[in-house]
Amino acid sequence: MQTTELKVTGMMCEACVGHVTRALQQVPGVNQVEVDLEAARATVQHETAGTDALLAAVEEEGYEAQVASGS
Ligand SMILES: [Cu+2]
Repeated sequence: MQTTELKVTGMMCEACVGHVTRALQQVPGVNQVEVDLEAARATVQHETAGTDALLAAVEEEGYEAQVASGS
């Protein structure tokens, strides 16, 4: 299990949090997702999911994502 923190740009409200959370949860290999609106962060616990897949899932929802920490 790994934890990856993403910086997510463009979230304005709880609906955005829901979009980002759902998008990340749908990536195969993701176990748990927590999204913090004020901090503009998503904390993802995952096993097989690659970081690229996490970033792509967020970007497909129309937000920008960068890896903040983790591996
Ligand atoms: Cu919103």
